[in-house]
Amino acid sequence: MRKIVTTYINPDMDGISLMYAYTELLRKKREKADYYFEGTMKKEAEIVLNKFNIKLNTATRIENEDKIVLVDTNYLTEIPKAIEKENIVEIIDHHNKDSWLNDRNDIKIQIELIGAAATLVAERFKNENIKISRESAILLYYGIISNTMNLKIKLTSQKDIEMANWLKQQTPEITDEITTQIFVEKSQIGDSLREEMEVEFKDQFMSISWSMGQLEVANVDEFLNKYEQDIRNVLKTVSEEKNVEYISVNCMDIINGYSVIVAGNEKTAEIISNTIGLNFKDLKAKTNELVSRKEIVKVMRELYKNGG
Ligand SMILES: [Mn+2]
Repeated sequence: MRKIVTTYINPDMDGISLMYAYTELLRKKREKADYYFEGTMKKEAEIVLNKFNIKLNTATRIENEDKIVLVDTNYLTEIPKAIEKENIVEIIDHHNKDSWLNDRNDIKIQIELIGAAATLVAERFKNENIKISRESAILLYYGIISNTMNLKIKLTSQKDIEMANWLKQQTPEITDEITTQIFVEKSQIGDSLREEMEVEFKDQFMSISWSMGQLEVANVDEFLNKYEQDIRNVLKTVSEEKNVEYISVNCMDIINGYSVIVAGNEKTAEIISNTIGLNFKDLKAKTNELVSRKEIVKVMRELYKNGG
């Protein structure tokens, strides 16, 4: 029996790192395992793979008899269509547990609402005393760094910090200089702006029609000088195509430690201003410290919970 470790379509650094490293962990425990993903990985993951010359070797497809391990997600709407939910045997994630899991005691579930799911797999290597490869150490490290904005966002847990430090000790190739280079490279967004913005899906936990995207860049003010109009065009297009009423994007400045929320329309600026207490000017609001989308969405979900 083969296990396939997979994540949401168009995975980011966290998803890619878990897929790769957890497959390695399973194999080192003598299980038959492969990883697989669909769509295009986020630019940042590509940058890290290239910088450290790490090659992925994915399974070509999911077979009917494969058992599935989901990492960095537990949402059935986000995963490859070929997955039969009966075949899911394990989940490692850091997002809120979805209701379909309530009566699935057969699935081994580890969900902890911490900064990065990569932390959970790093912890398994460490606790089970299994030697980690340079590739998995590097990928998991950048999974944590990317999800926690270099350990700066509020959701960062003590465990995220400990595991990032532990991973860094596993290979001398990880340096702060390379991390800065990766952040800067990642900010060079050209034609992939719409993909990078992550505004395609309405929030399934809210009663209002809401989508908030996120961009993580090295210098937000400079970035907005250049791309604000393009960002607004994407917000407008997506809101029309997907029929989203409240649409915005949270632009996080990874180097200087602040965020600018760009609202797609007046009513979005108003609702964020009323709930989070930010002042918008020209449909833009700047925060004093780094605020992540997750933190904002958490507040919004509490106020605009849907029935299910
Ligand atoms: Mn994640």
